[in-house]
Amino acid sequence: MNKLSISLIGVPMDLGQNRRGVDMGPSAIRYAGVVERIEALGHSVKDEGDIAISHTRKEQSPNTHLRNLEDVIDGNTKLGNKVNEVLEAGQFPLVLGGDHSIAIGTLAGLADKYENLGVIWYDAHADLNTAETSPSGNIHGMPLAVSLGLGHADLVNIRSYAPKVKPENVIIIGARSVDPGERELIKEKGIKVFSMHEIDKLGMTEVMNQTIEYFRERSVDGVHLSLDLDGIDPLYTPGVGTPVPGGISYRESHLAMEMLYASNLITSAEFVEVNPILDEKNKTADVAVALMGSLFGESLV
Ligand code: 4U7
Ligand code: MN
Ligand code: MN
Ligand code: MN
Repeated sequence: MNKLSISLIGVPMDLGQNRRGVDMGPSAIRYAGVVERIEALGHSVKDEGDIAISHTRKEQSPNTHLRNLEDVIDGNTKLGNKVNEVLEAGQFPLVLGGDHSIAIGTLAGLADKYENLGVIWYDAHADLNTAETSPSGNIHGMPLAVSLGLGHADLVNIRSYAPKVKPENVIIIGARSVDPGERELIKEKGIKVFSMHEIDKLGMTEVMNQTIEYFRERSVDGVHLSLDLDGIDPLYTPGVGTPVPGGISYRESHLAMEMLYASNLITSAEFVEVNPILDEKNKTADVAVALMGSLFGESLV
């Protein structure tokens, strides 16, 4: 078994959406025992602490309706630099959110090392809105589009290059709330989606086998797992800001993580959108940590 040196990076970001509390996600995940859980599997874990997120709550730039744009850019630039530094030191980046806008920074830090990076977007949503298509102005609904080079130029060009990811290297798993502009983009760019329909129809085993095969065929040089806890059914993960019923089950999610571990493809991961204020007894952070256990090699017997 491959033992990793994991760097844990907390990102107390709540500016990509309008519910309070998601900035406490990293604390809740630490409290749920993330370090102990992963160390018990024989990996080493270095907790790098939290990225400093500025909350200037400035008026939005007059030319955009993107909520808290300046602070989101600032936080993601710092995160991108940190993720890149961790990679350069040969460590595996494990990023804890925070709202999903932080995927912009994570991918900005990853993609100048991995030229053909694969991305798994495990989420109820596609996060493919742009300033033009967004119904909310919330940047946590935009990070995948931004990483493909679409959206506000200052977000797209974080760490001074774009795009970070190729549309044919992205697989969305668990989608069930997709806006009209996002659907168009999925069609136009040919992005692979296993929506809840495919998960129900094929079963998670087949979905993951096809996911793994797809990345192997594309000869990716790394695969990033971006896991939004709202991908899982809110029965299991109620502590999220934008819950959507009819999601992936707890066991299906464990199976997905176990299969990813066995594939040996994953080179970085982030777990986002844990909001302890909306949660029941830290249930959602507990699920996040349990899924990390499976992702890093826990087995039942
Ligand atoms: B998350 C939404 F309109 N699509 O853009 C939007 F439904 O990171 C929700 O996946 C986005 O949690 C959810 O605001 C972002 C909305
Ligand atoms: Mn998301
Ligand atoms: Mn989501
Ligand atoms: Mn959400």
